[in-house]
Amino acid sequence: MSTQATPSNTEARRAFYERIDRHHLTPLWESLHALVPLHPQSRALPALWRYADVRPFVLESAGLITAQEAERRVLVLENPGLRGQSSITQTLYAGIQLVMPGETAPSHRHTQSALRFVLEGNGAYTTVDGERTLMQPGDFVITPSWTPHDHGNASDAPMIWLDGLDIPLLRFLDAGFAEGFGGRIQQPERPVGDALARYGSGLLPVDYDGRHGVTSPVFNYPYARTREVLEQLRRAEQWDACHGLKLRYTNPVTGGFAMPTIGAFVQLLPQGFETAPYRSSDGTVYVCVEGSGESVVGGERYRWGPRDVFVVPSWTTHHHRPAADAVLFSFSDRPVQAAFGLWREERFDQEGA
Ligand code: GTQ
Repeated sequence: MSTQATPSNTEARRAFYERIDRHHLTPLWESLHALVPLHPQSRALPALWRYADVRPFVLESAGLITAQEAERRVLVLENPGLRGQSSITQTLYAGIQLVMPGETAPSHRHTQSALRFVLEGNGAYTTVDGERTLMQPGDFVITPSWTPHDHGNASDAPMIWLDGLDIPLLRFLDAGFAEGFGGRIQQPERPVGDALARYGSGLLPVDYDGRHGVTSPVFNYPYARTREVLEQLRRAEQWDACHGLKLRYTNPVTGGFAMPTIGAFVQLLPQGFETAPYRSSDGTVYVCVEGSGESVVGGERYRWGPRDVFVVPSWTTHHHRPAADAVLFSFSDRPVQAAFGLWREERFDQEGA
């Protein structure tokens, strides 16, 4: 078995490294164990953003720039271990987006996939590929790769949501493309609710050919429905020691993840249910939807309440302690890792230990 020791430096070795450096060459044995670690050693750190701290800054930004001028008026949640990289995990980006009453954010499209998790406001809209959806708190909304999308707020209150995108992953792949549409917004081509009725109700059009490809044709998973499912399933009393009652959002056509690069999840943790410690290789962003509690992440305690966001980096042991019935939404790059046979988890409950 290999050790994790790096060979010691000698005068002759150092001189050699210096000479080959000029030829853009470096010795593998100096960096082997960092390149091929025994387990993930993420530079991302556990962190929490309290909504009460973030919200005033987000609202203040509306006095500095319009959604139209900004294109997207967002404050980016930067992982403290990844400052300057617009990343909340190694592969994912998160930000808090604000659309004020009467504002629009112009249409554009990009190869990065986006999810929105609605935090505050009622009835502002996003239009995706010609279909408008009204957004309510707790709704999970998808913008598939390369679909035109714009946002608007015809309500009388600010609309605020969490954006999750695979921006760092696509940057790593050098696969980013984008285009705008002259600062305009789309005119809807189908009625509100069309996609949910057509694809997300246990029915599909009889000759549906799966033309939407790798992303779910449902692009708004309303919280009202999700909450009802959690309430129904809790009656079965089948609690997972590490997750409570945890579900993943799926593409109803394939049963796979709703998005190709981002996995989204929702879980119910009943009051007093302390989860068993757990870790997995997908760094995960959590949002508290309802209730309150705390999570111990890498030995540090993070208390959360509604709309607070926290991040658990890859392979960091954590557990949750809800103080009241709690609902957590979360997302990670799990579909990417799973597609390549890379995803791993470790449970520290009776079964796993
Ligand atoms: O709403 O299209 O937070 O393109 C970052 C990039 C949101 C969006 C973000 C984006 C968007």
